[in-house]
Formats: sequence, structure tokens, C-alpha cells
Amino acid sequence: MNTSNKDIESVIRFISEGERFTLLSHISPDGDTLGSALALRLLLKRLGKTVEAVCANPVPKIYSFMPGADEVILPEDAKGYERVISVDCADTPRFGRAISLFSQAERTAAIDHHITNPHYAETNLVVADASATAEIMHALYLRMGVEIDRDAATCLYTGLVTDTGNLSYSNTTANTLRIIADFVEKKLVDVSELNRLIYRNVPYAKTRVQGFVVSNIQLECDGMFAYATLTQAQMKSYGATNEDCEGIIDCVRDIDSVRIAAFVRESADGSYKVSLRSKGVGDVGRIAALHGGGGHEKAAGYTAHEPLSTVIASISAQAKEELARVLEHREN
Ligand SMILES: [Mn+2]
Repeated sequence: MNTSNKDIESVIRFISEGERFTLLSHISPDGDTLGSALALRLLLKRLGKTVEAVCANPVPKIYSFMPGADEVILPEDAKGYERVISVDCADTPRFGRAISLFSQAERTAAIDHHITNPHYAETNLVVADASATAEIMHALYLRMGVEIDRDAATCLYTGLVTDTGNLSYSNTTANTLRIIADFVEKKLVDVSELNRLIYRNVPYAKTRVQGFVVSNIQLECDGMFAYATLTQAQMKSYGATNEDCEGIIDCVRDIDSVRIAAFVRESADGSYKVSLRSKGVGDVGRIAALHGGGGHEKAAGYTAHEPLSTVIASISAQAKEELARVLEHREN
């Protein structure tokens, strides 16, 4: 991981010079934004600082095991301290309604690993080759000489494994594995127990709704493009929550022939959330950008305010175009 001394020193100064901090995680919080914020919360507490961790959405049940997860508060319950640090937030819309805490802060900092991060804070520590923001937090602990205890290691481990697909995606680095090896060696984490909590702890409704969606996957383009859909009515019939729909896109992507995968899910407001993945070829970030969305080559998404049939027609056409573009390029 490439942390420039200058950037990490500026964040250390940001922390040292302040007394009270509000930490912001992104909407639809994942293991990295929460694990990294909770690890930073512990670091700040250890330094005797006052700190609150804020997220515009409640902590998903699956992450409730992390130390301090029950103290993550909603924006309306936040004090809104002078110094705000955003964690794993690629852009300010990712704050959701916690945006006011950021805009009202006296001083702002951002710690993130998304290459698209436009350095929106006054102090920015953006490390694009870090596997997870948790890896940057780990570097911060080392640099500040703060000991990593079991609680901090649990939070950092969760961020690292969830952002790397349980250490299987291409962003997994030797450093990611070294950090975890170190945690295991020092008996700071119980890998099998955390694996059970994160991956083998699925609500019944989630398994059922996923089975329904997966059994209705549609293939196009000789199986290279696949999509699945889920309406609010279908979600309700399974008693499924938004959280229960996490991971469906991975099942679509994992089909052997698939190069571009889409999952279109209706939101409570009637709009559609489109999740995109590519495997081997194709850049889904390009497709999402056409719709004002974000992400990168392998994972991207956007929100559509059109009827479902229109959403599917446009994503299908664009996936085909993208496949044609990359395959033609390959032949030349
Ligand atoms: Mn992340």
C-alpha cells in the first residue's frame, strides 16, 4: 500500500490538533465503512478524544457483532462535533442526510480508498491501492503507535475481508494477508468465529428471496450478459429487507458464461437500484456513468427513475454494446 508520508502526517495532525470528532460512514453501510469507522473510533478514544460514529442508515444486523456497533448513531441523534472525518466515502452524496454534519463542521478530513474520490475534504488521505479503508486505518494505528487490541482487530478484520470478498478479489494484496496473519499470530482475531458471524449467519428470508431471484435469472448474448430483477411486492411476499438482497448480484455474476451481470431492484419510492458487475471483460463503470451513477470497472451502480421494462431494455442494450466494444478490441 502506497501511503504518502505527507498525507498520513496531515491526518495525524488533524487528529492531534482536535478534541471532538464526528465520524461519518456511507449510506447502505458495508463492513469496511463500519469496521473502519469503529476502529478509528477506538483509536480516538484511546487518545482521550471525544468521538461519535454516525451513519444515515442503521447498522445492518450482520455487522452488529462489531465492538461499538450499537453506538453508531443516526444523523438526527448526532452532536455534530467541530471536526468531521468521513470513512470509506467516495463522494459527499454517500453521506446521505448526514451531509449537514459535514457541511457544518469547522474542519473536515476524508480517509478512503476509492480511486474516484475527488478529495472533497480539507485534509484527504485517499490511498487507491489499499484493499480496504480498514488497511489505511491499520497503517494509521501503526504510525500513531497505538496498540491494536482485540476489539480494534475485529473491526479492521471485518473491513478487510468484506471488501476483498473474503480475501478472494483481485484487490487482495500481500499486505492485506500480512495484516491478518499478524492478527492471527497475536490471537487478536478468531478467524473461524468471525467467518461464521459474517458469512454463515443468513436469515431465512434472505435465503428464500435469493432463491427466488436466482431461479429467475435471464441470460442474453450467448450467456455473456445476465440480469435478475426484484420488485417491492416480491420482496414483501418473502418478508425480505434491503439487507437481504445483498449478495444476489454475486450469484448472477458467478455463472460461468457471464461477463456482465445486472441486478435491478425496486426501491420503496418506486425507483430502481441497478447493480452491475463485470468479470474478465467489460467496464461496468462506463455503463453506470451513462446514467449518472458511480463505481469502477468491475462493480458499479446507478438509480433509474423509469418503468422496469425500460430499465431492463437500456441496461441490456448497453451491456451488449460494452461486450461488443471489448470483444472487437480484443480481435484487433
Ligand atoms: Mn471500502
